[in-house]
Amino acid sequence: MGTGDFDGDGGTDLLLRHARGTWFLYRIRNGALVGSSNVGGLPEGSEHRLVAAPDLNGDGRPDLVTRDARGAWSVQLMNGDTVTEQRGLPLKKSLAWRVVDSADFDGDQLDDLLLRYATGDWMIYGLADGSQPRRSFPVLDAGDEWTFASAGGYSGDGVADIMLRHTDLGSWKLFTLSEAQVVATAESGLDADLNWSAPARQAGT
Ligand SMILES: [Ca+2]
Ligand SMILES: [Ca+2]
Ligand SMILES: [Ca+2]
Repeated sequence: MGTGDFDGDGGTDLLLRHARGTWFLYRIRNGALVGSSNVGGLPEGSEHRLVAAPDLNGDGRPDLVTRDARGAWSVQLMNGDTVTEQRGLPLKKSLAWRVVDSADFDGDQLDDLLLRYATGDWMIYGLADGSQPRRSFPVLDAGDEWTFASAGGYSGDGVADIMLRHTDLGSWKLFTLSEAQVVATAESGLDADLNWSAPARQAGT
């Protein structure tokens, strides 16, 4: 499932896939279903997974990042319920790399992918034109005892920052980013009580 304002009417829409492999966009406005349509051009095999719905071309609407069973990456640029462009991404096929979140981590107004390797390493993948990756690796000095909490504009400069949480202690650490580089790291003063949780934004599953 993917969520986002695909048709640009201000209401969040749902992108769902039927077991047969076809994709449908359900357009919702003011809490009510106002229409649904078949989305052609998306990979239909059950081995394809939607892993993120970032805005990759800066039109304010979500696009799609999908992977096949072997881990190969594809991007689908969307205009409403229509795929306007599809291409592969030159990212490592290893399924040990997974998308953690998407946000604009370098300030070019286009969403980027925050990836994490199974051993805990982090990478930001800039998707400005989808052709040449702009890697920052390792972007976060935080081992596998740290888990992703949220990405957001904590420093107010228009570039998304990254909040992590210690899995055992419950403490929080904020990585302030500028142009996809960490410019400051700070223990957050947030309560370390593990009863507090930060539900991560679910861009896709
Ligand atoms: Ca909408
Ligand atoms: Ca877009
Ligand atoms: Ca960006």
